[in-house]
Amino acid sequence: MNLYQRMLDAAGPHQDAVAFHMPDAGVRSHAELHDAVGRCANVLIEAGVEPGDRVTVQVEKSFENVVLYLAVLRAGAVYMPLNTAYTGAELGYFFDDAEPRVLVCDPARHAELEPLAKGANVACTLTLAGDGSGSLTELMGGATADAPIVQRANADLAAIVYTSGTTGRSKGAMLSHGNLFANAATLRKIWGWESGDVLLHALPIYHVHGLFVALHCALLEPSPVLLLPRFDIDAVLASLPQATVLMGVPTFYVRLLADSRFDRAQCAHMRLFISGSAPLLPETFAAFENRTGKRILERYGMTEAGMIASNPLKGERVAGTVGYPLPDVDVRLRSPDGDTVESGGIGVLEIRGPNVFQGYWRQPERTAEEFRDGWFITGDLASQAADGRISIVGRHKDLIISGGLNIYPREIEFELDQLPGIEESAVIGVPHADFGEAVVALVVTRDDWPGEAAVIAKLRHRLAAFKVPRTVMRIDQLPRNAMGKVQKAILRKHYADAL
Ligand code: MLC
Ligand code: AMP
Repeated sequence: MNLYQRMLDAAGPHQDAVAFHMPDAGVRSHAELHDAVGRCANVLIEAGVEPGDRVTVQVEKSFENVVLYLAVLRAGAVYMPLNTAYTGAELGYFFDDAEPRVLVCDPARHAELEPLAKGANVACTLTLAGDGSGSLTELMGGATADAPIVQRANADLAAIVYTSGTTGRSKGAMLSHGNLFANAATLRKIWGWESGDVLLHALPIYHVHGLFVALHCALLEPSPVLLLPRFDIDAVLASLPQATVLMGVPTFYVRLLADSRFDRAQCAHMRLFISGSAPLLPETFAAFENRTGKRILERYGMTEAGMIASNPLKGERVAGTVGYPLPDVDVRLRSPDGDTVESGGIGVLEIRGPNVFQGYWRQPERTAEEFRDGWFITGDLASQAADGRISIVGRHKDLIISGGLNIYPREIEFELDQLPGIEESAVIGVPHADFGEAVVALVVTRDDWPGEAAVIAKLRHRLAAFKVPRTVMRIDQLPRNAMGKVQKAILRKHYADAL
């Protein structure tokens, strides 16, 4: 069944109830939400979108953005969200690779992105709202709400979410209607989703955490969503007393704790604080319990599979662990070569289940490389206790997670190595109080290198700001092992206090 149909069914008897509450932009009922979705789907169909077509979206978070996501599902098309921080230089690749039928962007970037999209044969570029002239929202005003809900099978694609790779360019993870529904249904069950819940939503909706995990749990109940444009500490503090569930990356909890206004009384009404996308430090878990009396529920997931493991709702939530595999997810640990890992040992986590994606868009070889005998290789290093509880202890993949956003060092090294005066580079993640990890670049230079400030300025033109190194430091040579591979572990240790 089309995932959207399930949301529509859930809303059935609750047409007048609040679906979304935007503190600065009013309230929308389920009736208003689904009327808008029907109109939006008709505008997309009118623009030539057919089932299976990709609709790529780079817009600031808003209610209209949620409507657009649901309209793409309704039309049987494939939603392809892109981080709003991506530069034009980064976006061209996604357009070429996914060959979307339609691009939806913000008015401020329309002039920049339309030619890029045209160059990639994107048939139509629309703005979501604003500037009056032919925006999607304006077109919706003249459309009817009766768009068909296109029949979809479990394996039909609902979304492609790009995730970077350790080698080569980003890969589009293909997620089906069946993948998304299976995961949402399980999460709703294990997190005890209930009719009085109110979700405080402060995550971006261009990644699986904010888009699927958070929105699907709420829309399938249905529960009201307090939709904030971003994590703004004042807005979050003001909204907490009306909410029951918050989903966030660890930085959310670090920032709440850093604010003296955040206290026990303020979250007395909260049922559940969930953390994921990056490791939650045991110190943060302990400080949070100390301040609020609540134990954060940490869970673990990734783009290719949605959620994989979770601490229990009832039962012990143990700091530094991600809990148990979800009921319908199988896990096993293997050495990088595929050998079985002894009980209690550390290995690469491999998974199997209805949540596991359909492969990488148009990359069958890379898909095959990331599966072993039908198990998906997560690239995360884990250990598992005798009772099944999982701890993520590291990453086999060269990846930095900063404030819950993934950054692939290879991509930054590639840009650095193109710059005049730089012979070679190594990019590492070092501990950072707010973001968990932050990016540091080490460069071997010639005498004519332009200096740190100029290098950073150049990178800013090429890369989304969150990927740009906080500092670029010169080094005489990169430490290498006998195979010639840069020993990043040595660099990470040596530069641990760099920030
Ligand atoms: C913003 N900046 C970051 C950053 N976010 N730098 C490093 N890491 C980040 N995560 C930079 C900006 O480029 C800018 O730089 C400066 O910091 C301030 O920007 P901002 O927009 O004001 O930042 P802020 O709103 O404070 O955002 C921080 C944040 C946000 C942590 C609230 O990044 C966030 O919401 N992260 C969540 C990401 C997420 O949803 N991840 C889930 C992925 S799914 P400058 O230089 O321009 O000033 C996944 C699977 C799973 O991983 O398991 O869930
Ligand atoms: P993404 O590619 O953005 O989907 O990021 C997924 C990666 O985030 C996983 O492979 C893990 O490395 C990491 N991750 C997600 N949740 C957790 C967690 N609770 N603890 C540690 N790492 C996590």
